[in-house]
Amino acid sequence: MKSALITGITGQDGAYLAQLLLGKGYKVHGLVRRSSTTDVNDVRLRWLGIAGDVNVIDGDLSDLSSLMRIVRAAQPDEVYNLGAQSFVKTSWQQPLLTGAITGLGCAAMLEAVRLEKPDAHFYQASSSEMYGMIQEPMQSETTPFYPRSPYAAAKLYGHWMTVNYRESFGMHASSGILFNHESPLRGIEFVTRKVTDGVAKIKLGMASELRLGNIDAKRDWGHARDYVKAMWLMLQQEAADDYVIATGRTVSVRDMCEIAFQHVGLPLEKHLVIDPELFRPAEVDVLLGNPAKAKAKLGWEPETSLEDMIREMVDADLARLSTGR
Ligand code: NAP
Ligand code: G4F
Repeated sequence: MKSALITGITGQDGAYLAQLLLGKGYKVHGLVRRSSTTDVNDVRLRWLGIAGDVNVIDGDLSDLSSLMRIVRAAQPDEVYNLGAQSFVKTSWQQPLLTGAITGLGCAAMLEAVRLEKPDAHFYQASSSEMYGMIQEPMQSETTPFYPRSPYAAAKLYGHWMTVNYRESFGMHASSGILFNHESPLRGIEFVTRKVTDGVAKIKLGMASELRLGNIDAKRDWGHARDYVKAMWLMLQQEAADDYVIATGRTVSVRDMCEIAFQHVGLPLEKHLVIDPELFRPAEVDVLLGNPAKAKAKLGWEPETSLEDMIREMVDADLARLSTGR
């Protein structure tokens, strides 16, 4: 039986990845940070019905000795470093914490693996945010980076550390440069989920407006369930490498909203309010990924359209709000 260690297992991607690996017969260990509300931090794992199937080990990405202890105990074949302060807007309010967890946390995890299980295959959750002020209309593995937020700068450090550990120590360390991916398990602060939750509340008479910031921003959105498959595929390759994971289609926040409102038969114009407070100090105007390398080398392709994903998210939020769960 293969074993895997996932940091960030309580997050959106961690939950879907754990489900995928359990389905493949892995023993799954998850690093979980201590919380005073342990009854809620496994909510996504419970939603997928797998909370009892993973081995949770306490630790924190800011604490190297805890990471070493966990890797020593779990002796994983594969390590997926998904833990991060992942909300871009918060990274301007907490830049040092973001650097410590999202950036240095990756270095700490690489060190723990190098010292305790150097033959483990390592995955780093890199991000399309690293392209920031885009240097090419369609971004690939060779497009230069231009980070536009403390979050993106921290991710860039983690990305290069992953490349560096591969080249310096011969570790099987891969970096997945994933473009935005969403699902019913997406945190409510991110724009797709904010929209699907807001639309569901308006439909159910629980709210009358949806307040958003820059609706002209464009993103390449895919489904998290599809994207965790790419993570796993990267670690099954003979040689470690870096891959862009994207759909190759970019859509504005406004047009994504339209899909959600249309799904429940409500007019967007009547309910949408633009709030200047929700604009960011620096914006990533547009992202569009080129997943050609992932298709050619991993045989990976996105399976879910943006339309189907947004409808799935609206339906999940309607069900959640109607049942109170
Ligand atoms: P998420 O839902 O925000 O999950 C983040 C996870 O990191 C949570 O499990 C969180 O634990 C954990 N974490 C935070 N601080 C930690 C710490 N100090 N020590 C240990 N764990 C900590 O993020 P996601 O959407 O699943 O994304 C997964 C990863 O991919 C992240 O690294 C993100 O930056 C990256 N990424 C995401 C996307 C995307 O579109 N989703 C795109 C590119 C890259 P708690 O539950 O305790 O908060
Ligand atoms: O949903 P978002 O907050 O995601 P963002 O900033 O693109 O970051 C996400 O994707 C990255 C990959 O590219 C990940 F690395 C990162 O961890 C995270 O998962 O915002 C998307 C866009 C932005 O341009 C933002 O300005 O939507 C715009 N937006 C407009 N109104 C809003 C809002 N975003 C949020 N969160 N809330 C709004 O009210």
